[in-house]
Amino acid sequence: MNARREFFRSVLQLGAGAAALAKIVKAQQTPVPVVTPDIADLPFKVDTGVKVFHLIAEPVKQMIVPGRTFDLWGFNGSAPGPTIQANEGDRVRIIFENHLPEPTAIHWHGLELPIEMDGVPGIGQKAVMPGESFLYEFLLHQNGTFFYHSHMAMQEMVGMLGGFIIQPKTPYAPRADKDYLLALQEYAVLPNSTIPNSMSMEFNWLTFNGKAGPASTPLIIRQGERVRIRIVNLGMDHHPIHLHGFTFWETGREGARQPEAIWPRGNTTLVGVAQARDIEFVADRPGDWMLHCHLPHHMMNQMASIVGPMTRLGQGMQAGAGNAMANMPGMHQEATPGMSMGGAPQSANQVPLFPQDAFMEGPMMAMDKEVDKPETYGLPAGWSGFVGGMMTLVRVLPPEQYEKITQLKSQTASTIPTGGTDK
Ligand SMILES: [Cu+2]
Repeated sequence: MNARREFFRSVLQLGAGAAALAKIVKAQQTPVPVVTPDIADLPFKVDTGVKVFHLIAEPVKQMIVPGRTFDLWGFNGSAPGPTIQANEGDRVRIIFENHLPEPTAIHWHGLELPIEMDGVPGIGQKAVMPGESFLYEFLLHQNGTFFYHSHMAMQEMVGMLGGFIIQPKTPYAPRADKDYLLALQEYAVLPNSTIPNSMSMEFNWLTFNGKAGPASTPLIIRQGERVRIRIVNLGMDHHPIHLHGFTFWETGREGARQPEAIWPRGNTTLVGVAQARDIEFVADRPGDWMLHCHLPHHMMNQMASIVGPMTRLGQGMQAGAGNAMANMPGMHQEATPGMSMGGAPQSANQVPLFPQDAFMEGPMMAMDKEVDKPETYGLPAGWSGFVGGMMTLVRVLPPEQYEKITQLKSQTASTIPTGGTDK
């Protein structure tokens, strides 16, 4: 009797074990959702098998760094707009509303769909007039990294971009433990303005997901994880995106994953305008590694020329641009704690080769406190003075530190959903 009971018990345990194992295997095959730091996902509802999204083009206040909030055009409260996530084989319906004061339409960049859905006003469809809406509906038969944007060039230049991720039917191998999306944008905004000059070629604000360093939220990785970073670009410049400390594989381009046999290896990938690049690496060494555009001007904030005739005499900036710059957080920080910048020049006149027509902030503009969040926990004091422009940190952390940040994040209410004014 006992033996029989024992037998049934072990059969049951075996069954439970197999079920648990199947669950684990399934979890390992299911791709992790893509995270777009500082940007929300676009929510959806399922209506008789169709994923229904509600996308609203509208003017937004987008906080680029603390103290600098721009008037941009974006979607559902942020620029870039929220990320659309779907699966290969899904049918999606996107109820699009135009809350802008101009006609527009939305182009689904790289998607193979009927011409009426391609979003080019005047060609495949009529422009969506202010206050009007339009129904986009199509089947997703591709997978990869895509994006959506206005097809009016000047609207592109003031923020109208968003990510569109399609997960594959057959999971990518090897599986990534973390999967991120970074959207590259650039704006030309003079110090006394909040509105981008969409015609200027002199960009002084360069962003990952609508934030310039040090406001961009670091990517938090547990040491040993395999990481995928998807990068999309929609601006006037091509950006060489460089990762410190790791040699990656370039596994995907706009619209498609590439065959493994041709994955190039490297540490810098040139993301051209209208392109997407997926990179993958194994984060085996701890550290706060930089990820940034390597164009020198794209690693800085607030470069401005011709803002006044007398920037060197201590009058031009203040007199011409009001207190916009002078009141920027960090501007009056006496010294950067933990960093010795002894001997730093007091004014541009003391700097040989200082550009004739430029005002730039020095390396002392740390704003650790203003950009403090769980993801910055444990960074060296003064770190924020060295992260600017199209730049963020890939923080590869040993288990204890990773758990600590995870715990801090769970205690903090999410602040992602909007572009967020800072006051
Ligand atoms: Cu760049």
